Amino acid sequence: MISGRSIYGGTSMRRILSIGIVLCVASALPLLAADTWKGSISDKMCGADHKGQDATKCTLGCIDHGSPYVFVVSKDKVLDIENQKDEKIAAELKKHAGHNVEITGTMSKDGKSVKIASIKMPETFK
Ligand SMILES: [Cu+2]
Repeated sequence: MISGRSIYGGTSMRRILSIGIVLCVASALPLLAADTWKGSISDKMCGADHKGQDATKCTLGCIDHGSPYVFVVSKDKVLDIENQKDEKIAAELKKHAGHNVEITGTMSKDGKSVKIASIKMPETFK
């Protein structure tokens, strides 16, 4: 029995167009608008876990030892803070070290770091 063979070699114009459209939509997705996240200010060495120590003391202690600040959204989502050397942001981070806060900022394209515009501590978190 001879089965009908279809040839898949050729790439149709239609296919190229649809791939092009998908790529365009995907690249437009990481909108660079400011957003707000809830989380806590920690340090890179400890991340989400201060091993039972006081979060503020531990964070400041680690910062003193050269660890950078991070923003902990959840146990497995710890974001680097791009502009932590900015004087204003550095002062805010120090003030809120170990605290649960709400930040406004811009997430990097790879979703691994954030540029903070402002930090506030909602009353309900205190
Ligand atoms: Cu620490």
